[in-house]
Amino acid sequence: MNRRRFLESSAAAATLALVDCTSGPRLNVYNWSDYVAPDTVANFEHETGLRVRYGTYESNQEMLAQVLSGNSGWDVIFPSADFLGPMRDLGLLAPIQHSLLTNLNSLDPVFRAPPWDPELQWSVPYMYGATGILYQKQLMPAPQSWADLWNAKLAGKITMLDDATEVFGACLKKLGYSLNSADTAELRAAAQEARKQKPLLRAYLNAEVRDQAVAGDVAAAQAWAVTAAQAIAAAPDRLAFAYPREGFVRFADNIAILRESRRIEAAHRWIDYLLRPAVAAAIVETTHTATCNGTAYSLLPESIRKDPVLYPPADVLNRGEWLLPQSTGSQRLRDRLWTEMKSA
Ligand code: N2P
Repeated sequence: MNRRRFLESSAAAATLALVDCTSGPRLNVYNWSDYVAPDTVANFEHETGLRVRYGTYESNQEMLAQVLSGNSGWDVIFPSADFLGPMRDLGLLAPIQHSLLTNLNSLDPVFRAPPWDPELQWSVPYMYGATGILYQKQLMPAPQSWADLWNAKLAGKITMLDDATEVFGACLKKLGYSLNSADTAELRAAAQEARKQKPLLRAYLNAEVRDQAVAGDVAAAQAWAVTAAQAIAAAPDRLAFAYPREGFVRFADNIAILRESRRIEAAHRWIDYLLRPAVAAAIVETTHTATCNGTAYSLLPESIRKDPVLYPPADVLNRGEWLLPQSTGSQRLRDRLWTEMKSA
């Protein structure tokens, strides 16, 4: 975006913000795409009389860039687990007040005390999933390993996520290392793999890969299981998903309140509403996601509860590794290697 367009759109945003402030109680919610049902927001507004400004993002980096100033205008966000600690340390998050939540006990026991926030002081688990390979079933042999995304025969028809942690995660796993590695030599080797792969790629895509896979333009893609499940629901005869044998990223996306929010109570009402089992189950049914809400899960039809992409058996999930926050030094190295690789 050039300077003039940037100024114009900032001016437009400022006008919008001005209008917003003057029109009654509201809540500003910034979430991943495809993480609520079509009527989730409207039902909440109807029930509470609050007006919701609802925006979506496609990556943690995109969300973080918006809220880093502490003056973004958003109240509620949905960071992945590995972003929570760093965001808390930067003073961006407000504590969760359990006394304002009535539905916390509907969370699956695993997510009542998750390793990244055992007392749910800063976050409430929302969706979880893993990263694997979405592919066209006609591919022979079917991709089962990250290395299959380096197959020159598929040049121009492969995509990777537009996400440094994910791409380096796949590269590290391909090399037999932990995807949470902070080792300089391992990270450099991973970046080298990414560089080798780049000429084979059609693009780096996140949620957008869904439509391109359904259209048949992408043969094999690194994709989040939730995005893959949505694509497969649209083209079940043609698309499939593999949990790579070397291991893969496990992620959890959590609800959090920004410290800048002046609508702390309304934010908790929204969180409690999303935790309500019937609301959470309706979201899963329409969006094909994996909920952290155990009670909601038990309300789902068997076709979803047994969906091997969304809810794979434990022996598959156990091959995955939860993403952990990186030290400042290794995050800096990863950022630098990513920027160099993308601009090479
Ligand atoms: C939402 C998919 C987000 C999963 N479209 C990655 N955290």
